[in-house]
Amino acid sequence: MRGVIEGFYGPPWTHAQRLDMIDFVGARGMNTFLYSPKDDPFLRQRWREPYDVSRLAAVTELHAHGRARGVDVIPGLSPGLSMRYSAADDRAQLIAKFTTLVDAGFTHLALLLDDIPARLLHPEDQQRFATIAQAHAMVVNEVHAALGHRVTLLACPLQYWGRGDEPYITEFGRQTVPQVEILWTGPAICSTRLDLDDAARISRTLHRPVTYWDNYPVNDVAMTGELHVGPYLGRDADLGRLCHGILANAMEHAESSKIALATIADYLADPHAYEPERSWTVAIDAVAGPYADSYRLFADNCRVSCLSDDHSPMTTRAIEDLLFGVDYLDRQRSIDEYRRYLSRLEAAAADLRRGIDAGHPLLVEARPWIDGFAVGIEALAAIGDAAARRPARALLADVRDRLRGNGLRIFGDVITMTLDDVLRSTSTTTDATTTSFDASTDHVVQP
Ligand code: GDL
Repeated sequence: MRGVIEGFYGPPWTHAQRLDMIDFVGARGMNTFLYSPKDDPFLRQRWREPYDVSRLAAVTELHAHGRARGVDVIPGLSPGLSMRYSAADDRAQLIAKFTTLVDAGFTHLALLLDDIPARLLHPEDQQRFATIAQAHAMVVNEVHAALGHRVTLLACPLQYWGRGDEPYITEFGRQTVPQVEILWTGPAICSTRLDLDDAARISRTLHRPVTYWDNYPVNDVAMTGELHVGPYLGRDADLGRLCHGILANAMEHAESSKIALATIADYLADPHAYEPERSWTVAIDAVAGPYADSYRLFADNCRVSCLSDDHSPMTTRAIEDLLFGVDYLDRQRSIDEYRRYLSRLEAAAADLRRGIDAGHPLLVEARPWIDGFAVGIEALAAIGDAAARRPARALLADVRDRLRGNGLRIFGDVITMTLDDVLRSTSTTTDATTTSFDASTDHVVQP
């Protein structure tokens, strides 16, 4: 299974965005679209409610659209917030809702038990089951017994990440029939690496290879300030030997997701030939079109994610070269080089702004980060001015606070940390000639 999950918290995609994403998935050689947005109450809080005509028509259209493009659309249901696992009528209702989907032609279903209370809360469940793992395995097995001869069933356990030998997952693996595909996010919810050790360990525990639910590029919950538009990294090229597939959980920002997803599709098509930076360049060309060069500069400053510590590689280098260069190498040359980099960023920001005005969907969607990009560029200019001994203490503090205050992660931490250092170093320095940064007055000299 190679594909995409709509499984984030936040506004679900529209029907049109879903159809478009299925096109994208099919065109990139992927074969699966797991449809399970967390904030669609019909799939979670109101899981008992049967499909009405219009909902069924919409979901059936997704299925038909996928089928024509070689994409299995997998609808997921998440009953665990309220389900009484021991109650036959609850289980029957779940099976009935799934049966509607099977009758509509779906060949794969997902029963999702992630992000629910980790204890049995209904008194009758506490009486009936020794552990919640037992309850979950029983429900999964019962759905499988009812529908498994007609469809492939995927299940996401309550514990879907970790070492892979914890009591819940061990018991769940032992008790769940081996035909059920199990979803697993790796050593962490958002795993920096997926390697053969993890795949081997969890397969042993679950008595089957897993299908990875890979939480990249998703940017929900604590990650909403980040825009995950960097390439796919840190997945062993041989992972496919020990798992049944990889499904990538996307961002609520559908257009922006396509950049990372295109690189994931490249990895999945040929993991050994996959070259992240090359794939990324091509992906940006495809998604950003005429704005690709500008977008690349922007996105290089937006690499903060669980996959990479290198949040803003080009800017980090530019700042390091400036700070080192003014003190230890050719001062003027360092400043000039830095300003050239800054001019490129300024031109990119202006170009992206034109793209927003022209309604380019990728750029319109990324607008808050593109606004942050512009503030960051002001901050970079202030750093350049400080390095050139243009005192601007108030300006430095102001631009740092504006950049930090927008809550979005652009340029990672590199600019704000540099400004912190600059402001700290100048607050104790009295002899301006001993430091590159004389920001001890609020006087600003314009370039
Ligand atoms: C999760 C949720 C997922 C969410 C993601 C990132 C799984 C199985 N479930 O825990 O819906 O988008 O983290 O916050 O990953």
